[in-house]
Amino acid sequence: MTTLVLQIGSTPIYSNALGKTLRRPQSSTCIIVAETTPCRKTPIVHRRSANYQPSLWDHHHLLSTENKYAKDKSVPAERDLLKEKVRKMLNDKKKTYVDLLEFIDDLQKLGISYHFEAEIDIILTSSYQKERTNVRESDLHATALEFRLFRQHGLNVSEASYLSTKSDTKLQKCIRPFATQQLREFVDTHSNENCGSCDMVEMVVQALDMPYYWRMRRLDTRRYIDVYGKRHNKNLVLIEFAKLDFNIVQAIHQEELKHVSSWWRETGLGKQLYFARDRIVENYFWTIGQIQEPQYGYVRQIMTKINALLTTIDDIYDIYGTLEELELFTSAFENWDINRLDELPEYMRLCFLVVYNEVNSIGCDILRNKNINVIPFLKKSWTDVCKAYLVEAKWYKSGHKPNLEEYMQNAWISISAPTIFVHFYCVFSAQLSLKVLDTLSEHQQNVVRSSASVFRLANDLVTSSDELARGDVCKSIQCYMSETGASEDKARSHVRQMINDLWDEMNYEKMAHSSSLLHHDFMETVINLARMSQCMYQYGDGHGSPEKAKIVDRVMSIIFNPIPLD
Ligand code: 0FV
Ligand code: MN
Ligand code: MN
Ligand code: MN
Ligand code: MN
Repeated sequence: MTTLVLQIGSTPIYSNALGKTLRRPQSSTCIIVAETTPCRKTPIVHRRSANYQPSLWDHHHLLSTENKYAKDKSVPAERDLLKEKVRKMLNDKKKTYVDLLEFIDDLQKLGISYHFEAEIDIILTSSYQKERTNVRESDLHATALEFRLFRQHGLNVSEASYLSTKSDTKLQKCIRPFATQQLREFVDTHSNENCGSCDMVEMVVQALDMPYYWRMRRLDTRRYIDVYGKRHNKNLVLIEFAKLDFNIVQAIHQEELKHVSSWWRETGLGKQLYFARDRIVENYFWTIGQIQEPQYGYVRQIMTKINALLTTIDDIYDIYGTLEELELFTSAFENWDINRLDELPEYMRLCFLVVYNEVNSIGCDILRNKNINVIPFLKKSWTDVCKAYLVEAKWYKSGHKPNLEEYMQNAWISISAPTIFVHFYCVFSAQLSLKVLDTLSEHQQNVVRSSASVFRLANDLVTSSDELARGDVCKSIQCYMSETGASEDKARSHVRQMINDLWDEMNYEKMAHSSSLLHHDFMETVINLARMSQCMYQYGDGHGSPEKAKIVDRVMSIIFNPIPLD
């Protein structure tokens, strides 16, 4: 088992580009750092601090982690043997239709269905096209399972009434609370029994903690492997294959993390911009939430870099920069002219240049491999997010309190998700469509807006108290409070209800996905960001303060701790 040394509570000393030594300020939430500038006439600049703690993860220790699933030469053969056994089971013509559906469901939940995409596609597509007489109308379990599998596969099932969409207000208002109540009672009556229904109880507890459909997939894969492993009637080959595959994929994830962590060190940004969050492991963790399969390593690495740069720039706008500096920074993105680099304040130059180089490097890869110049789209997405950051900085400075609607118009962009998706689309999609790029770039994709809004609201629920304490614009909760006079508790419930409604919107968009031009696989990664934000922010600010938000355990179980094999 590999464990990482956590580096907690140290006070690193950083040097800035001038060789001036800057010390990470140590104090409670809100402090002012006075910085004297060389010019005598310039007044002292007051800068805020978020007092973000250093990274919990030590880079050199990370580089030295060894993983036997990456090194051991017999592992691939062992996996392939199990894989072919599982493939035989999947193709077993003696299986009843319902057994086959359950088998596919297990493959998906165990995180191994990606090995059998072609087979599963044939099975689901052909039974979708048939008159669905296979499943008796009265068999609720089979019907529901079939609908869910079809929908997960991007097949449109309009009768899927268990699926909450805009029109299903009855379902939302009455059935959901009723079902929740029933599940709670089930747990209460069964939780003290040491009985046969134990894994049932465990699954219900998890469903109440976070609905299945809202969960980060990789975390759920990890959990389901445990749940399935405790079943009396488990398929031994299937569970062995799932565990081994999890560990092999984990070893691949670890190697990717080593690369991006080295990249991050080499940029020098963590050292130079000492006030910003140094969160390369967390930034990488987000990308597993968006796409977990091993073949997408390039996507994860690029997206980790984008996340790291967005996190850093967000902190420049929210914490360190003066309004005048931020105006210049925003113009730099708009002008996109490297000849004007020296017009920027010194501390912003390296950061701008790193973004500029990354965007060009991604653009170069895409031009070579997909023959489309995406640089204008990428550049625009950076300009747009910076403009949205600037709007908030101006609102803060002027004391403007937007109402909730005005806030959200800007905040779904300032959470950075639209920028993420433009990049993600370019590196992830096998074929690029200029039309899709246009709609993404012009903020016209409803599913992106909904997912970004979930991200924004989930973030506000856990970060806004600290943000306001150190000095920031009113966030959704406070906007709603000042607009309606509601209490903070009421405002928080309102925001949680908005998140519920946004999930309904996303489900709706998914069912209507043919009209949105988006490939269902891409749409799934868009929705995954909403899932991931609910994972990162479930117990606090897992991104900014991972030490306080139980995120370390999650990172350990997904990226570092292999599953013990029997
Ligand atoms: C959220 O932090 C955050 F880190 C963002 C938006 C940038 C990076 C995105 C990913 C890593 C996916 P914070 O609470 O500071 O964001 P706001 O928008 O509230 O300043
Ligand atoms: Mn498909
Ligand atoms: Mn921020
Ligand atoms: Mn911000
Ligand atoms: Mn925030």
